[in-house]
Amino acid sequence: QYDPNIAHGRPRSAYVHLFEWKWTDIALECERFLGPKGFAAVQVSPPNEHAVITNPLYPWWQRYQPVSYKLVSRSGNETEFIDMVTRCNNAGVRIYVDAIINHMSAAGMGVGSAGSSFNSNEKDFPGVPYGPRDFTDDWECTCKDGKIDYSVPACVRNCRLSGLPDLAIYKFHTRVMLRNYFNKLVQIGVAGFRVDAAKHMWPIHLNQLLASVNNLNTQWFPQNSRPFIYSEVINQPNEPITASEYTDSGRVTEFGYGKALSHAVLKGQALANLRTFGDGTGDNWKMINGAVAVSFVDNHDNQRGHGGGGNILTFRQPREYKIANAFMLAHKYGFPQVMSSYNWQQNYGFDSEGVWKDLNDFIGPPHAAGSPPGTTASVVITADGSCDRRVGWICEHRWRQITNMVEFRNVAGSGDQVHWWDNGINKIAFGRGAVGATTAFIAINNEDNRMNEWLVTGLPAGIYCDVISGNLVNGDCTGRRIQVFQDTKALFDISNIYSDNNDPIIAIHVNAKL
Ligand code: ARE
Ligand code: CA
Repeated sequence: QYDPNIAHGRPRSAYVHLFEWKWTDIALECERFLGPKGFAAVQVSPPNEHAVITNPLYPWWQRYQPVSYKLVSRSGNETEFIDMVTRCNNAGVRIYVDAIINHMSAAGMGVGSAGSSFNSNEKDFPGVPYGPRDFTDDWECTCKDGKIDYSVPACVRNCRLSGLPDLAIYKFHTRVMLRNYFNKLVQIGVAGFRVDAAKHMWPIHLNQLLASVNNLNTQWFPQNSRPFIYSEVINQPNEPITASEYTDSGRVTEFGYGKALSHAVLKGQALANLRTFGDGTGDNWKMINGAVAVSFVDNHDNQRGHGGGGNILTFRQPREYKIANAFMLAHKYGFPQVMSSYNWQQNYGFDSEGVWKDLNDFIGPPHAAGSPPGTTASVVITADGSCDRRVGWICEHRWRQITNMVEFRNVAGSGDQVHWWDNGINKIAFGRGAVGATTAFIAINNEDNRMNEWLVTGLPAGIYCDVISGNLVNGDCTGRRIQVFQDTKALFDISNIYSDNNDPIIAIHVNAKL
């Protein structure tokens, strides 16, 4: 289903991907931060047993190589997983699981993170159990193992993605194993699933499988609630498989959103053009309907050149990244995912095939000092509420400009985009709500000169706290104050000076009115 199963009680309209976080840390983060700050949910890294890879050393992507559906992974064990889901649900924050169901590990002979032995050369995964008959890749492909011809849908769906043994998800036994896995998670209290590599499965098989999953746990969800689904489909304009083939079972990831938004913020085209972004009118955005989309600036793949890559903004360009996220969270389109990353040392060079890339794109999450290799470090929160960068977690979701825009979006609710203003190039502003009755308003100056404009906001007259430069604390504003006059006009004076404490954005809303 499209509905993200948000907890009742207060509006929540965006979720965060806590990439590679441990379950114990996520439980704490739900209680101390995400719940109070109005986040709807967390996408967690795959919780099932995965291959443990040592060449390269414990890459993040070992978790995309399933060995079984036992809930023991680099992020923690089953007890910790259950505790996290329980505590997050109780804090009003849902858990979405990254479900790797298209394939199993290609790591040869080994032992997985839960201790199950496997032999991918023989397609033998006794921890499930799966044997050779549960896979599709005896299928006569026109394509060679490991190299998918994306112009042939049958090849994309029946052959191996990156050499990973391809499951026949339509066969009875496979379906039972996968349904049991989903049902176990639903029973624990999980609210939804990211369907990894959905493009590599036939939509009809996926629909059948997902339809067979149980209703959500009534401890937290109303009777007959269905799991929220979003399928990962990297929609490329030149390929025959389209994202809209996957919207029967739920939403799909719209990769075009972050790509076009990053391009605009990097001045590849005018921000002013975003006036019609994703609304389907006249222009050539070619994005799927926002009601069935998950939107995001970057994700765990394209922030490191995997999964289509592209010129995507990430935490490494903080000023531009904050502009892009502020726009996304102010903008009506989709159900937005905020990325929360860890740092790694990039190392550009030519790989063995002569491709110029970051040779360190495999590096896993921060290592816990003094623990065995491959053990993930805990997140450390500093006095100012950000994550300790020395450990390596970036925690973009804790950047004030991003956190507060989540609340902006919650306040804006289903309000329309109104009172749009632009200067034809890279200064823009818009409100959310009805004409003359908005609840939130944002202005962005992405130019190399000052913005100094009186704009109609549609907001009630009064003094507002700019939630980009500060917070409303005990009725007082730690950032800039913006006065809205009776005619709903306010002065948006935004410097273009590049500095750490000048983000070229002003955002105000009725929940941060003095
Ligand atoms: C790793 C190694 C490979 C090796 C393989 C098997 O890197 O060299 O062959 O193991 O031994 C992640 C990593 C992969 C990793 C894999 C398994 O990104 O590098 O392989 O885990 O450990 C396509 C798919 C899309 C997929 C991207 C990455 O369509 O679904 O590739 N994204 C998801 C996840 C990834 C994950 C997987 C799927 C696998 O988000 O994190 O891979 O579970 C065009 C096409 C796209 C295509 C893209 C890249 O743009 O349109 O469809 O995306 O090229 O090929
Ligand atoms: Ca497949």
